[in-house]
Amino acid sequence: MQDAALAPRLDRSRLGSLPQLGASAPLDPARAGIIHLGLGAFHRAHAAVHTARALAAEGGEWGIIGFANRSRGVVEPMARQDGIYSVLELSDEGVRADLVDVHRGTGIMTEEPGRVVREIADPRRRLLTLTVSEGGYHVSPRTGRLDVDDPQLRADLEGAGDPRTVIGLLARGLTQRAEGGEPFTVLPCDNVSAAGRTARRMLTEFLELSGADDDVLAYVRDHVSFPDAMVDRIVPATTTATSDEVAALLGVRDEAPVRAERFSMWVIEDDFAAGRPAWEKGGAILTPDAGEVERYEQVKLRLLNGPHSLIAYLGALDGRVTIPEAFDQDWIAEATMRLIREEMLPTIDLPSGFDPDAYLEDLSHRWHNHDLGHRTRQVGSDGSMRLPQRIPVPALTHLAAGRTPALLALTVAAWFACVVPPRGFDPGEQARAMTDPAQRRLQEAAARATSPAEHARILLGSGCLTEELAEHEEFTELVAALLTALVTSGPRAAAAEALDASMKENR
Ligand code: CS2
Repeated sequence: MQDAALAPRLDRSRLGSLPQLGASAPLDPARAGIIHLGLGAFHRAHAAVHTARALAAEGGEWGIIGFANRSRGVVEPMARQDGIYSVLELSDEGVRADLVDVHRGTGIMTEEPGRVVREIADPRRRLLTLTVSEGGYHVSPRTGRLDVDDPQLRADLEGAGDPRTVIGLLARGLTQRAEGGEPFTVLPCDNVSAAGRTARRMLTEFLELSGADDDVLAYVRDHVSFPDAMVDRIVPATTTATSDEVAALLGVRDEAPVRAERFSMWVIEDDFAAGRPAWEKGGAILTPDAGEVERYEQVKLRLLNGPHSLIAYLGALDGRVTIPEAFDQDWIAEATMRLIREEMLPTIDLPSGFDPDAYLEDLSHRWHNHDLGHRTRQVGSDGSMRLPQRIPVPALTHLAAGRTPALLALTVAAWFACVVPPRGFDPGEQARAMTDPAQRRLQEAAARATSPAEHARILLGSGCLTEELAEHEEFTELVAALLTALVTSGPRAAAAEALDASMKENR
C-alpha cells in the first residue's frame, strides 16, 4: 500500500484524469441549492453520492454547503481539496475508488451558528438534508416529546445568544426565512422512525415553547415540507489506512476519503416544497406514499439496525473487534437471525413486493463483509439514543400479546453490560471504547444497585427505553435475569438462555 503522505494532494486539477462518481455540481457556491447539517462519513458516502449521480442524469443547481457538527477532521481537508474527496467501495469484486465533487462550501455548526442560520434564511438554498444522528432530533426517550430536560435545548429555548442545537438552528433559520416566505424542505436522513414527521413535530414544539409568532408557525406549517426517508449504507469510520488505500488506487493524497459497502438504498417521500435533484435517476426510490416509506423505515430499523446493535454488544462482550468477526460466531448469528425472524419480522408491515428472505440473505452477506472492518464499538456507541428507535415498539407488541421477547431483552441487557456495566464487571476493551452521552447519568442512577438484577431494574425504571416499557415488570425481570447471566456466565450462556425463553407464551 502506498503511503498517502508521499502522494500529491487531491484537488480540482485532478478531475478529468481520475474516475469520478456522477457529475460535478455547478461551481458557483451562490447557486448551491442544498444545505447539509452533519458533514460526516455517512452523508458523504450516501446522499452526496446519489446527488452526484442525479446531477449526471439531469443537472441542476444542487451543490451542497455542508456543515460538520463540531469536528474539523473533515471540514479542513475538504476545504484544502476544493470540496472533493474519494469514496472507496468494497464489494465481492474488490475495491474501487472514485471522486465525488458536489460540495460547494463547508463549515462547522457549533463554530458558525450565525452562518448556518443565514444559509437557511437564504432564498437561494432550497432544501436542507440532515444526518445528525438520533440525538440531533432532541426527542426525549422518556416521553417521546421535545427533550426539554436537555440543558442545551433549554438554553436555545430561552433564546439568548446563538443556537447550539440542530432544532434551535432550524428554528432560528426558518424564523428568518419566514419573512420572505420562500418555501423550503427539511429532509432528515437518519435512522429515526418517521424522521420527517418527527423533525416537524420537534421543531413546531420548539417554536411554540419559545413563543414564536403565529406567522412563523403558519409559514412552517404551510411552506416547509419534511419528507420521511429511509437511508441505508454501511459506512465505517474512516482511518488513516483509508488514505493510504486511496493513494495506492488513485495516486493522490486524500485526507477526507470515505469507505463503504457497495449496497446503498434511499427511499424518499416525494414531498418537496422547493424542488429537488433528480434523485430517482441517481439510484434513490421516490414515492408519494408516506406509508410505503414508513414500511421501509421499519424494515430498516427492526431488521437491520436493532439486530446490528445485538451483534455489536454480544460481539464486544466476546472480545470481537469488528461486526463480521462477531457475526462469524455461530451463536451470535443464531441469536441475531432469530431476533429478526421471530421477534422483529412479525411486528412490521412489509413494503409492497418486498421479499424478506432475499433481504435477510443480503443482510447476512453484508454483515459478513470483512473488508469493510465496521467496528463493534462504532455500532455499539450511542445506544441510549439508538435503542429507543429499535426496541420498545416491537417489545411492547409482543408483551401486549402475552409473548416473551427475550432476544429484544437480551439486546438491552447486553447494552447495559457494555456501556453501563454493573459494579465490578469489566466488559472488555471493545465495550469500554463505546461512547454514549447518557453513560454517566445512567451509571450514577444505578450506583446504589447491589446486584446486576437491581442494576437492570433501576436503569429500565429510569425510563431510558420509554416509560411505557418500564411499566412492564415481566420485561424488566427478563432483562434483569439476562444481565445477571451475562455478568456471571458470559454472553454465550446468556444468549442460550434468551433463545430458550424467546417467544414463550407468558400468560
Ligand atoms: C448501525 C447503522 O451504527 C448503527 O446503529 O446499525 O449505522 C447502520 O450501519 C446503517 O444504518 C446502515 O445503513
